[in-house]
Amino acid sequence: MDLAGRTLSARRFRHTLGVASLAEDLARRHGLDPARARYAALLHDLAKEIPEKQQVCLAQRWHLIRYSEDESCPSVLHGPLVSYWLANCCGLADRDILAAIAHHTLGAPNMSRLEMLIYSADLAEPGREFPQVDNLRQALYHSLEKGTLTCVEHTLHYLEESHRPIHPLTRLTHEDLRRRHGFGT
Ligand code: DGI
Ligand code: FE
Ligand code: FE
Repeated sequence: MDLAGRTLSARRFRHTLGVASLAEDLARRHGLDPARARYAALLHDLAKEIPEKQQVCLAQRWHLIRYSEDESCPSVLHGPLVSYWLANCCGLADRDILAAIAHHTLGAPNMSRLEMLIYSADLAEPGREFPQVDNLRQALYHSLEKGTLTCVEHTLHYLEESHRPIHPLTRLTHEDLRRRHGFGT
Protein backbone atom coordinates (compact mmCIF):
# COMPACT_ATOMS: atom_id res chain seq x y z
CA MET A 1 0.00 0.00 0.00
CA ASP A 2 2.91 2.30 0.85
CA LEU A 3 4.65 1.62 -2.47
CA ALA A 4 1.46 2.32 -4.46
CA GLY A 5 0.73 5.44 -2.37
CA ARG A 6 4.22 6.82 -2.95
CA THR A 7 4.46 5.89 -6.65
CA LEU A 8 1.06 6.80 -8.08
CA SER A 9 -0.88 10.02 -8.62
CA ALA A 10 -3.80 10.61 -6.21
CA ARG A 11 -6.30 9.63 -8.91
CA ARG A 12 -4.53 6.40 -9.83
CA PHE A 13 -4.03 5.56 -6.15
CA ARG A 14 -7.79 5.99 -5.53
CA HIS A 15 -8.47 3.62 -8.44
CA THR A 16 -5.92 1.17 -6.98
CA LEU A 17 -7.63 1.22 -3.56
CA GLY A 18 -10.97 0.65 -5.31
CA VAL A 19 -9.59 -2.39 -7.14
CA ALA A 20 -8.13 -3.70 -3.85
CA SER A 21 -11.47 -3.32 -2.09
CA LEU A 22 -13.51 -5.08 -4.81
CA ALA A 23 -10.83 -7.76 -5.22
CA GLU A 24 -10.95 -8.52 -1.48
CA ASP A 25 -14.77 -8.69 -1.48
CA LEU A 26 -14.86 -10.97 -4.52
CA ALA A 27 -12.14 -13.18 -3.06
CA ARG A 28 -14.18 -13.66 0.15
CA ARG A 29 -17.30 -14.33 -1.85
CA HIS A 30 -15.64 -16.93 -4.08
CA GLY A 31 -13.35 -18.65 -1.57
CA LEU A 32 -10.00 -17.17 -2.65
CA ASP A 33 -7.41 -15.69 -0.29
CA PRO A 34 -8.43 -12.01 0.25
CA ALA A 35 -4.91 -11.00 1.33
CA ARG A 36 -3.35 -12.25 -1.93
CA ALA A 37 -6.11 -10.61 -3.98
CA ARG A 38 -5.53 -7.30 -2.18
CA TYR A 39 -1.76 -7.56 -2.63
CA ALA A 40 -2.04 -8.15 -6.39
CA ALA A 41 -4.56 -5.32 -6.72
CA LEU A 42 -2.38 -2.81 -4.87
CA LEU A 43 0.52 -3.49 -7.24
CA HIS A 44 -1.31 -3.98 -10.55
CA ASP A 45 -0.94 -0.45 -12.02
CA LEU A 46 2.40 0.53 -10.51
CA ALA A 47 3.96 1.16 -13.97
CA LYS A 48 0.90 2.86 -15.47
CA GLU A 49 2.26 6.39 -15.14
CA ILE A 50 5.68 5.76 -16.68
CA PRO A 51 5.67 7.65 -20.03
CA GLU A 52 4.57 5.26 -22.79
CA LYS A 53 7.78 5.66 -24.82
CA GLN A 54 9.74 4.57 -21.79
CA GLN A 55 7.36 1.65 -21.23
CA VAL A 56 8.06 0.47 -24.79
CA CYS A 57 11.84 0.77 -24.21
CA LEU A 58 11.65 -1.22 -20.98
CA ALA A 59 9.43 -3.86 -22.58
CA GLN A 60 11.92 -4.23 -25.44
CA ARG A 61 14.84 -4.48 -23.04
CA TRP A 62 13.05 -7.11 -20.94
CA HIS A 63 11.85 -9.07 -24.04
CA LEU A 64 8.19 -8.56 -23.20
CA ILE A 65 7.01 -7.61 -26.71
CA ARG A 66 4.95 -10.50 -28.10
CA TYR A 67 2.64 -8.85 -30.67
CA SER A 68 2.98 -5.82 -32.98
CA GLU A 69 0.00 -4.34 -31.07
CA ASP A 70 2.14 -4.23 -27.89
CA GLU A 71 4.13 -1.43 -29.51
CA SER A 72 1.30 0.24 -31.41
CA CYS A 73 -0.96 0.29 -28.28
CA PRO A 74 1.57 0.72 -25.45
CA SER A 75 -1.20 1.20 -22.85
CA VAL A 76 -1.33 -2.63 -22.70
CA LEU A 77 2.29 -2.98 -21.49
CA HIS A 78 2.15 -1.77 -17.88
CA GLY A 79 0.89 -5.10 -16.42
CA PRO A 80 3.68 -7.23 -17.93
CA LEU A 81 6.22 -4.56 -16.89
CA VAL A 82 5.12 -4.58 -13.23
CA SER A 83 5.06 -8.36 -13.15
CA TYR A 84 8.56 -8.65 -14.65
CA TRP A 85 9.92 -6.04 -12.25
CA LEU A 86 8.42 -7.71 -9.17
CA ALA A 87 9.77 -11.12 -10.23
CA ASN A 88 13.23 -10.06 -11.36
CA CYS A 89 14.06 -6.98 -9.29
CA CYS A 90 12.09 -7.61 -6.07
CA GLY A 91 12.21 -11.42 -5.83
CA LEU A 92 8.43 -11.93 -5.73
CA ALA A 93 7.94 -15.65 -6.40
CA ASP A 94 4.15 -16.09 -6.22
CA ARG A 95 3.44 -17.10 -9.83
CA ASP A 96 -0.30 -16.65 -9.58
CA ILE A 97 0.03 -13.08 -8.27
CA LEU A 98 2.61 -12.32 -10.99
CA ALA A 99 0.29 -13.71 -13.70
CA ALA A 100 -2.71 -11.80 -12.31
CA ILE A 101 -0.76 -8.54 -12.52
CA ALA A 102 0.69 -9.34 -15.97
CA HIS A 103 -2.74 -10.22 -17.42
CA HIS A 104 -4.92 -7.57 -15.76
CA THR A 105 -5.38 -5.50 -18.95
CA LEU A 106 -5.83 -8.11 -21.70
CA GLY A 107 -6.48 -11.36 -19.84
CA ALA A 108 -4.93 -14.54 -21.26
CA PRO A 109 -6.05 -18.01 -22.24
CA ASN A 110 -6.39 -20.40 -19.30
CA MET A 111 -6.55 -17.76 -16.56
CA SER A 112 -6.62 -18.90 -12.93
CA ARG A 113 -9.41 -17.66 -10.64
CA LEU A 114 -7.08 -15.03 -9.14
CA GLU A 115 -6.21 -13.78 -12.63
CA MET A 116 -9.91 -13.49 -13.51
CA LEU A 117 -10.57 -11.70 -10.25
CA ILE A 118 -7.92 -9.00 -10.77
CA TYR A 119 -8.86 -8.55 -14.44
CA SER A 120 -12.50 -8.03 -13.46
CA ALA A 121 -11.98 -5.98 -10.30
CA ASP A 122 -9.89 -3.56 -12.37
CA LEU A 123 -12.83 -2.96 -14.69
CA ALA A 124 -15.65 -2.95 -12.11
CA GLU A 125 -14.06 -1.25 -9.05
CA PRO A 126 -16.32 1.13 -7.11
CA GLY A 127 -14.82 4.27 -8.72
CA ARG A 128 -15.82 3.23 -12.27
CA GLU A 129 -18.96 4.97 -13.42
CA PHE A 130 -19.90 3.75 -16.92
CA PRO A 131 -23.58 2.79 -17.27
CA GLN A 132 -23.26 -1.02 -17.27
CA VAL A 133 -20.86 -1.26 -14.34
CA ASP A 134 -23.55 -2.35 -11.85
CA ASN A 135 -24.46 -5.27 -14.10
CA LEU A 136 -20.81 -6.28 -14.27
CA ARG A 137 -20.49 -6.20 -10.46
CA GLN A 138 -23.63 -8.27 -10.02
CA ALA A 139 -22.47 -10.82 -12.58
CA LEU A 140 -19.12 -11.06 -10.77
CA TYR A 141 -20.73 -11.63 -7.37
CA HIS A 142 -22.90 -14.31 -8.88
CA SER A 143 -20.16 -16.18 -10.79
CA LEU A 144 -16.50 -15.23 -11.13
CA GLU A 145 -16.15 -17.13 -14.41
CA LYS A 146 -19.29 -15.90 -16.14
CA GLY A 147 -18.79 -12.42 -14.69
CA THR A 148 -15.29 -12.30 -16.16
CA LEU A 149 -16.66 -13.36 -19.54
CA THR A 150 -19.18 -10.50 -19.28
CA CYS A 151 -16.31 -8.09 -18.50
CA VAL A 152 -14.33 -9.24 -21.57
CA GLU A 153 -17.45 -8.84 -23.71
CA HIS A 154 -17.95 -5.33 -22.33
CA THR A 155 -14.35 -4.43 -23.21
CA LEU A 156 -14.67 -5.84 -26.74
CA HIS A 157 -17.84 -3.84 -27.26
CA TYR A 158 -16.23 -0.67 -25.88
CA LEU A 159 -13.16 -1.05 -28.15
CA GLU A 160 -15.32 -1.70 -31.21
CA GLU A 161 -17.54 1.32 -30.44
CA SER A 162 -14.52 3.58 -30.06
CA HIS A 163 -12.84 2.14 -33.20
CA ARG A 164 -9.77 1.01 -31.28
CA PRO A 165 -7.79 -2.00 -32.53
CA ILE A 166 -8.52 -5.16 -30.59
CA HIS A 167 -5.43 -6.82 -29.19
CA PRO A 168 -5.06 -10.50 -30.18
CA LEU A 169 -4.87 -11.48 -26.50
CA THR A 170 -8.26 -9.88 -25.81
CA ARG A 171 -9.72 -12.11 -28.56
CA LEU A 172 -7.92 -15.21 -27.30
CA THR A 173 -9.15 -14.51 -23.75
CA HIS A 174 -12.71 -14.18 -25.01
CA GLU A 175 -12.58 -17.41 -27.03
CA ASP A 176 -11.02 -19.30 -24.12
CA LEU A 177 -13.61 -18.14 -21.57
CA ARG A 178 -16.46 -18.98 -23.93
CA ARG A 179 -15.05 -22.44 -24.47
CA ARG A 180 -14.42 -23.07 -20.78
CA HIS A 181 -17.74 -21.81 -19.54
CA GLY A 182 -20.11 -23.66 -21.74
CA PHE A 183 -20.76 -21.43 -24.69
CA GLY A 184 -18.84 -23.43 -27.30
CA THR A 185 -16.99 -21.61 -30.07
O1 DGI B 1 -4.80 0.58 -16.18
P1 DGI B 1 -6.29 0.85 -16.08
O2 DGI B 1 -6.67 2.15 -16.70
O3 DGI B 1 -6.82 0.70 -14.71
O4 DGI B 1 -7.01 -0.28 -16.96
P2 DGI B 1 -6.34 -1.35 -17.95
O5 DGI B 1 -5.12 -1.95 -17.36
O6 DGI B 1 -7.45 -2.30 -18.33
O7 DGI B 1 -5.87 -0.51 -19.20
C1 DGI B 1 -6.80 0.11 -19.97
C2 DGI B 1 -6.15 0.49 -21.28
O8 DGI B 1 -5.87 -0.67 -22.03
C3 DGI B 1 -7.10 1.34 -22.08
O9 DGI B 1 -6.35 2.42 -22.60
C4 DGI B 1 -7.57 0.44 -23.19
C5 DGI B 1 -6.42 -0.53 -23.32
N1 DGI B 1 -6.86 -1.83 -23.82
C6 DGI B 1 -7.37 -2.88 -23.15
N2 DGI B 1 -7.65 -3.90 -24.00
C7 DGI B 1 -7.26 -3.48 -25.22
C8 DGI B 1 -6.76 -2.17 -25.10
N3 DGI B 1 -6.31 -1.44 -26.15
C9 DGI B 1 -6.35 -2.03 -27.34
N4 DGI B 1 -5.94 -1.33 -28.38
N5 DGI B 1 -6.82 -3.29 -27.54
C10 DGI B 1 -7.29 -4.08 -26.50
O10 DGI B 1 -7.71 -5.22 -26.73
FE1 FE C 1 -3.99 -1.27 -15.66
FE1 FE D 1 -6.13 -0.53 -13.08
